[in-house]
Amino acid sequence: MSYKEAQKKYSKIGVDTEKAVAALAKIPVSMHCWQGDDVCGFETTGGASGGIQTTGNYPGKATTPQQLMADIDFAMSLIPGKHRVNLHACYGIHKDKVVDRDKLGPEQFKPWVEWAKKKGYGLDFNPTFFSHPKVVDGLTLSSPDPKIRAFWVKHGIQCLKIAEYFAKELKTPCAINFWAPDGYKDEPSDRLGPRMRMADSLDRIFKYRYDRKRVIPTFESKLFGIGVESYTVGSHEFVMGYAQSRKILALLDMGHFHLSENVADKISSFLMFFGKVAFHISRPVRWDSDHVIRQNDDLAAAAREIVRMGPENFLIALDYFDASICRVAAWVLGMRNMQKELLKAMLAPNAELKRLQDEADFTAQLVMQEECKNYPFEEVWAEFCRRQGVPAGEEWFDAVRKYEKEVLLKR
Ligand code: RNT
Ligand code: ZN
Repeated sequence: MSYKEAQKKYSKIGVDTEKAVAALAKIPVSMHCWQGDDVCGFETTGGASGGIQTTGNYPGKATTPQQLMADIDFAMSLIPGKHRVNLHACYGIHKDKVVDRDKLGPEQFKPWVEWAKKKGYGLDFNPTFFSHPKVVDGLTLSSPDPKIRAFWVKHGIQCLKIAEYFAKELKTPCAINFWAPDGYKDEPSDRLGPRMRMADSLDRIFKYRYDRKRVIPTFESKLFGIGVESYTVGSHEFVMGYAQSRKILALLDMGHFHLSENVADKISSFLMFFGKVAFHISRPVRWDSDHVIRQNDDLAAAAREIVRMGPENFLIALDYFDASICRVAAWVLGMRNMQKELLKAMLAPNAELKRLQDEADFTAQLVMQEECKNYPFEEVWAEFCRRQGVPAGEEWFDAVRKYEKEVLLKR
């Protein structure tokens, strides 16, 4: 089937493929730098700690800023559209001595900004409240030790300054996501104290008069992490309440809920009460394992909600890290899967489906929801890729294999 034929077929159910292709090109996805090096960063040679873990030892990981930038550029060359890059504070670029987290500033991120300017990427940011000796007894912003809290508060403020710098230099707002691993392995005797301390620490961070127009703070909740199985300070309810009362955005990570919860169902409520929804698109397998996202039901359901409620109301960022497969392939596959699900959602007769729901024609609704899954999506995707100048099918992987042989495996 040709694109023209597919277009005709879709038009019979009231779907304009041209509109869909044009809309998809305008949805930026923030690609997480940390898939490129297993969340290691450039401060130490150790791996990630603090409730998160990468498993696997696939060769070729980036160990220098130059390598990480080159790998991101290469991945982006196989992803249709224009996107953003999501950096973490532990990816600062240091000269001889590593500048500690409480003293980081734009200086350590200058090379990233120069690179992003040249390549046309927007930058997003994250303070790094993990993989550091000042994570004491698993706590940072909620530590009972005021000195530890003060250190991390300072880090948060410095990160807001870095986010301002990104936004100003690159002329695009910078989303800065706060996630802290704080929690306890076993049942705590005081659940309130740590939460009061975390709220106070965050208030101290946000007292810094950051540029409200350019910097978008988001706050991410979590159910549990490895080693913090019994209690997470930044639980879903805590984050919802904090974000709502302080007028910042709450961030949903798809891996941070009970596995039987429907994360897509949360989106509409978030949108109603926050105005915008920040997302970490991830894939939990039995736990918050951060597997590469697949075109599965969860991703499809999230994409449908994003499309139905207006992609402009969402900050879409990916968050997974698999060290057991080619890291560049993991990026390209995940980014393309996200876009494919968005496109599938756009190619559904959404207005008609809504009408069927409102008229209580649940039979027709179910039939149509299922039938449209078998429409010729592939041709529209291929046309989109053609227009964006990237391979439509698995040929992209040939390019990755070549890059792997010529660059990654030589490291
Ligand atoms: C951890 C959170 C957090 C991190 C990144 C690296 O469970 O999902 O978003 O994955 O900040
Ligand atoms: Zn996350």
